[in-house]
Amino acid sequence: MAPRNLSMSLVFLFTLFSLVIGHEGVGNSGKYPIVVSTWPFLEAVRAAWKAVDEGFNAVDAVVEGCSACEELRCDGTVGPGGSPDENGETTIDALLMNGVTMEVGAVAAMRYVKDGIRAARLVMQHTKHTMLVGDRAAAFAISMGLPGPTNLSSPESMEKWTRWKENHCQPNFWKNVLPVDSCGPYQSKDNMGLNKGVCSEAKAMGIIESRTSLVGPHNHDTISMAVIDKMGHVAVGTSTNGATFKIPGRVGDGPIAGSSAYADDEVGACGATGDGDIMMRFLPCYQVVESMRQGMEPKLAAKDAISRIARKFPDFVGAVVAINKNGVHAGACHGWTFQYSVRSPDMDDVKVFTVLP
Ligand code: SD4
Repeated sequence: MAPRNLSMSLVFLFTLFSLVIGHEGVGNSGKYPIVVSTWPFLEAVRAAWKAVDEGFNAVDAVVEGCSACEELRCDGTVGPGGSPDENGETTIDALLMNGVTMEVGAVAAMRYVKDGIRAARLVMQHTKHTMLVGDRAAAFAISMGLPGPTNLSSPESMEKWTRWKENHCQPNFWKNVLPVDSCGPYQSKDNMGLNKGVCSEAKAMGIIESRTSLVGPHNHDTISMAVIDKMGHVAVGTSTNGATFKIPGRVGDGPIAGSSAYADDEVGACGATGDGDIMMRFLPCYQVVESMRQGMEPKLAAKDAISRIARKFPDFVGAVVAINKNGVHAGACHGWTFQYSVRSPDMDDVKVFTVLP
């Protein structure tokens, strides 16, 4: 073969080889699309799968999935009608993140509007902000076409709240206040000179408070969902009505990017669930994605993020689920048994994975 023909053949073969590798590289190798969600929220995962399988992008598929959970009021902790605060009111935290553009839209402690994830998408798509809160988040969402104002309480949430009042408002999220065993109004112990020097040793050791009575498998189930679409693009979303009997105004980890969820197209994604007051101090999902960027496998990255929290708060309850760009997923948890759900092209239906602490 003449040298010119030989080099042309080599160029041709090289180009062909690159195309095959490139095809794998964008992930259309049977691994995508894929949907991963905290907990066995089967209908939510099916809704997201249907969307992404029909060609929706990852962001819109996440919205379809989380919306399904809000409508179904998954476990009473997503959407309206759950987790009453001290006044008996339900409020909603939600987040949406686009791993291509790193845009985020979030609503926090949103009142009167039940569609948390759709409100988060409106913030992302129609404002240059990242998060809107409270009454103003509701006014914005309604002005942009979402239904409301709506009373977000349900007979179940009101009954739960009534029983809590009857139980002298126990347990609650206050600390260092009086009275300790009945409803407020509360007063700072410090102001009354009753708290001087207390707990200094425990605080120095990093063991600050015990929270086990406030968080458990039945009052803390958030949906946090990651989707990789057919193009290999990544998005995440979270929706929750937060912590039961929270102090009004409380915002959890749900709307905090890097805490309840995080996505970066170059790396993968993470979703979290659990005691958001603690978890948001550690940005566990940011940690997971950054660890995967450094080369950690999802399992190790998830375990590492959880153990960073557990070292400081041995009583904390929570979990993360991680997925990398190759579609490899894993979970890690502390203080409870965690389950997450997956739907990928090699499955006939959603599969639930169980992770032990
Ligand atoms: C919160 N992280 O508001 C949420 C609740 C939750 O599983 O995840 N429950 O603290």
